Amino acid sequence: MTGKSSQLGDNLLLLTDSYKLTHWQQYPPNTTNVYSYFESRGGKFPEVLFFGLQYFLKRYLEGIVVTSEKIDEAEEIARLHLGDGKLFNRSGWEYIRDYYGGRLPVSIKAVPEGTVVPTHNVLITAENTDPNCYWLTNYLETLLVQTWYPTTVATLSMNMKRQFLGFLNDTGDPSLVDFKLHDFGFRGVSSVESAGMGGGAHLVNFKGTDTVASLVFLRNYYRADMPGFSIPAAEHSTITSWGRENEAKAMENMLVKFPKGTVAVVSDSFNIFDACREIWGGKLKEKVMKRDGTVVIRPDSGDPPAVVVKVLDILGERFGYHVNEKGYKVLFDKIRVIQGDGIDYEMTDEILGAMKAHGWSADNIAFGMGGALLQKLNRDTQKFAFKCSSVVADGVERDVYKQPVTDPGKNSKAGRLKLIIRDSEFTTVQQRVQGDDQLVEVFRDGVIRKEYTLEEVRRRAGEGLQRVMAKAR
Ligand code: AOY
Repeated sequence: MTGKSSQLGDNLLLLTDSYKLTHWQQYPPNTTNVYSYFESRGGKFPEVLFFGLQYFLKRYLEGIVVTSEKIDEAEEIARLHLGDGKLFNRSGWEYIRDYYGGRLPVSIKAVPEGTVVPTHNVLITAENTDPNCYWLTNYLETLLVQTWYPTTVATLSMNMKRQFLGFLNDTGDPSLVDFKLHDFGFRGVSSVESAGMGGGAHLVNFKGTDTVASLVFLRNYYRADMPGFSIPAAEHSTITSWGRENEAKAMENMLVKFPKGTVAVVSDSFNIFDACREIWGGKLKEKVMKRDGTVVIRPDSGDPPAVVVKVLDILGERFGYHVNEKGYKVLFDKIRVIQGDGIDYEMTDEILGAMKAHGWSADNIAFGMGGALLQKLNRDTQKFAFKCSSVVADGVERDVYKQPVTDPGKNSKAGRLKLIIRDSEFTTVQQRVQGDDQLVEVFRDGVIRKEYTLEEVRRRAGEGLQRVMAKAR
């Protein structure tokens, strides 16, 4: 290598697709402005919870991001990668370095983070603020579109919350919802950065997590002191290392080492039903009943709805239960269940449905969700896309759009856009249409113009969920 190389992610010029290195030469003659927007073109859920742009702005875009060293590195990589150093827009980057001190001459507007917006609406717009930098807007697409990920996790997590509120309303206590879905997903994501962003997105809706990176993410980028909570809990190694014949001792040790508060114990190492009947509901029953806190039993194998109902039936028989005002059984208050195996959006509905059918309140259970929360989703889950909708060339503004005959689902919007509220509904219209624009300029010329805290994001998301739930009734 001839030059020195930056750490992954630290050279903004390299956070793009290869073909975009060549796009500066491809716009019409005398193009001075490129205006593009980001939307969900539909998907699994009819609304999305917008979250995560602020991380990308702070981590990758704010401040001095263009330097001679970064230009040299990008030029060298482009030359070796594309086979011709002239394909790289060196003079364009040098212009940003020299005229803007390396700060990006771009304006980015977005709906406030935490807002719940129906699909097919504009969420982000971007445009260059210097006519020489028409090529910069879509150079940033690659990075800006990555907001699909935290937004899709936040959207899924919000919809799980909505599902739980339905069951809790029918069978138990809705005030328990914040701890009903615990993030188990750190090991199942493709990167530490995804754990931070995705885990952070889940914590917009809930307060339980084992993904420690999400705490760092929200502390560093959303000013949260402590956004998520967990409890002491066993894993199979800490139980099975005692030997098959000593499972009860391993479980008793959990009560000794954690004498108060909530503690969770994975209990399927050998036989979940025997463990519930003979250990928790037998040998250790008195200790559990006298303990100052709650023991949470975790099945971790088998058909989740069947196993959970059977575990509840055994625990009910052993520890007793009461029937609540809604007519559903709630276990003796020092014993609960957490199911973290096989959980996704459909499975929690099946489990809670089976519990309800067998007379068990949703109060008895919490869920752990890993891969399906943070990794079993992609850009097409909500069909996110970033498209140019307006340009200025030769001093004339023109609407820009695509309309492929092969798929009307891929049509894009035309013109300079705004997001308005009309008859209490978000609608995307052209800027000349009457109505207050809900989009806020969050970034301009290298400077973050508006910053959100997790507290604010959570409040807005909570209001959004209430709004969509009220609309559906
Ligand atoms: N954590 C609630 C606290 C966390 C976990 C993390 C993968 C917990 C288990 C539990 O009760 O059982 C990553 C699997 C489990």
